[in-house]
Amino acid sequence: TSEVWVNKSAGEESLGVCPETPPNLLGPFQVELETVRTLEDVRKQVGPLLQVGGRYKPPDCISKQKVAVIIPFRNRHENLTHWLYYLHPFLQRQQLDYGVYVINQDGDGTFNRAKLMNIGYAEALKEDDYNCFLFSDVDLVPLDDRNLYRCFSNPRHLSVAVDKFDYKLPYEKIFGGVTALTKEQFLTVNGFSNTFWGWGGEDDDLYNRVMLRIKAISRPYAVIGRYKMIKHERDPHNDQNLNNVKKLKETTNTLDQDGLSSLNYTVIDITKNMLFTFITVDVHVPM
Ligand code: UD2
Ligand code: MN
Repeated sequence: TSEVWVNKSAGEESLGVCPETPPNLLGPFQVELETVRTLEDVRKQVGPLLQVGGRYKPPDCISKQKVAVIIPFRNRHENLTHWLYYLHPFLQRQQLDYGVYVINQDGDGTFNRAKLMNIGYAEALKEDDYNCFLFSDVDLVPLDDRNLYRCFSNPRHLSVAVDKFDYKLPYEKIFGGVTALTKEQFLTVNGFSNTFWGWGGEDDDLYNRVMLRIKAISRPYAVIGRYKMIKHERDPHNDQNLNNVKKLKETTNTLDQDGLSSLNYTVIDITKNMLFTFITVDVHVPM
C-alpha cells in the first residue's frame, strides 16, 4: 500500500499553487505584425503542452483561477492568427490555466460584440468550471506580459494604453478592448446587454453595469497595459449605431431584464482546433 501512496503523491496532487508573480515573464517584448503567418506557423511555435481546443495548464504548478478567454469574431482570420501567435506564449508565461473560445457570428447580419461575449461565457461554462472570464477583441496584442490575464477583486480593464489612442485612455470611463471579470462579478452585472447591435456603446453599457452593481474597476499601470491594435477599417455590417448612445442612459432600468438572464441564441457548429475552440452561432439578428 505504501507504494501506491508514493505514486499518488508524485502525481498532480503534489504540485504547489502557482506563485503570485509568475517567475518567467519578459516584461515588454517586441510585437511585429508585418510577417504573414499561418495557423501552421503558430502551431509549431506554441509548444507541446497545448491541448485540443486551445486548452492549457501549467505543468509545474496549480493555477488558482481557470480562465476562459473569449474573442468576439467574424471574418478576421488574419488578426486571429497574429493574436494566437503572441497570446499563447504570453498566457503560458503567465502560468495560466486557460482555454481560448472564438465566438463566430454566423451570416452577415448586424454584428453584436456584446452578445457574442455572453454566448462565450455560457458555452465555456458548458465545458469546464471556469471562474474567470477574459474578454478580448481579436485585434489587440499586448506588449508587456506583466499585464496579467486573470481576474482581480474588481472588474478589470486591461487595454489602458493602445497605440491607436496614443497609448492613453481616450476617456476615463472607457471599458472596451480587453476586460476581465470573475464569474461572480459577471453574474452580478447580468453580463453584457444583448441589444447593442452594430458598433459602439456596448462597452460603456458594461461600465455602467459595473458601476451600478460593483462600484469600482481596476486597471494595470499604463506602462504595463500597453497594446498594439492590428490595423483595420470598420467592418461591413458593423456600422456605428447612434441608437446605442441613447440606450446608455437606460442601463439602470434595463440591467435586470437584458443580459445573461435573457440570452438566447443557436449554436450552429463547434470545431476544436489545436489552438482554439471555434463556436459558430446564430445571434438572432432582429429583422
Ligand atoms: C472599440 C473597442 C471595442 C468595442 C468597439 C465598439 C477598444 C480598444 N476597442 O474598438 O472593444 O467596444 O470599439 O463596438 O476600446 N469584430 C469582428 N468582425 C467584425 C466586427 C467586429 O471580428 O466584422 C470583433 C473583433 O474582435 C474586433 C471587435 O469585434 O476587434 C471590435 O470591433 P472593432 O475592432 O471594429 O472596433 P474598434 O477598434 O473601434
Ligand atoms: Mn479594433
